[in-house]
Amino acid sequence: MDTLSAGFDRSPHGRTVFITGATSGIGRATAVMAWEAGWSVVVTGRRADRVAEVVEAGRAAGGDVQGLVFDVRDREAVAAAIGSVPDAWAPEVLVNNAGLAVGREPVDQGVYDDWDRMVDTNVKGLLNVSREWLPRMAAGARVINVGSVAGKQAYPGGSVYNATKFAVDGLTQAMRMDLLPRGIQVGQVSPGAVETEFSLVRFKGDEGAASAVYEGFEPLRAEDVADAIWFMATRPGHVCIHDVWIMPAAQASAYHLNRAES
Ligand code: NDP
Ligand code: 8X3
Repeated sequence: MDTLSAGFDRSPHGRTVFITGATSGIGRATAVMAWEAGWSVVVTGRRADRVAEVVEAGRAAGGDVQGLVFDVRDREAVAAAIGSVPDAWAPEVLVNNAGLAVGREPVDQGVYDDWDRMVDTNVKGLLNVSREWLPRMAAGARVINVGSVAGKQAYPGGSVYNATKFAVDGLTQAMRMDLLPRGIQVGQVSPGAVETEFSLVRFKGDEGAASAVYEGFEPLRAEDVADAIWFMATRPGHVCIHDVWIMPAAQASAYHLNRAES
């Protein structure tokens, strides 16, 4: 953490964004967009080597990038990591992106450990990070939660993942109301299928099962979602985008995909 976070003892060079789950996929793509726009960026994740690699890539591109390694499920680790960041680095934009799906079993065959991982990461992890940062964030700051089409429409085999993303939708709404008097805006992005490491994680490293998810249609890229997040992050102060539902052109709902015949 020391070398990755070297630089927290000085002021950020630009406006600051703190992104959870920036070692891969949507979070990483958002970090790239942020440092290219001249913002100071804090990237986080559990995999220290990946955090270091993203920090190095950002700095090589001339970005002002710091890294923190922690698991959003570990409340003490979250408090220690965020507590180590001086107020000057309190984010103007907090992107609560870290999340995952694990398994596609129907609920009567669900795996308890998978359920715990999803609930603890997607719901409690988002809360842990928000609880540590929000008291230190100023009027005009924004929180952007990464929800999902799975938080709008349930699908077979999605039960607990659906429940966690419906929870993100509810939290986004309630957080917006709670934080209204403080002038902190809260929005979410709700993507359909995005080709990232998401399915590899969901299918526990089974590359065949993961790539089959995206066969026969063109999924969103991480950059497409990062683009929406960054649009929300950079609106004028009087504009709050509540929700961006963003889908591949070939996807009409959680269960309607137009796959080409193979
Ligand atoms: P990736 O698997 O590529 O990225 C997930 C990121 O979350 C990684 O950086 C990972 O980092 C981090 N992460 C996971 N668990 C934890 C944890 N316990 N503590 C800290 N960081 C964690 O997937 P995506 O980019 O696709 O996913 C990002 C978000 O987008 C998730 O919330 C997901 O639910 C949501 N989403 C994804 C869609 C898709 O189709 N891909 C569609 C709709 C929403 P590390 O492993 O280093 O900790
Ligand atoms: C990820 C999209 O449809 O795989 O949130 O649940 S889906």
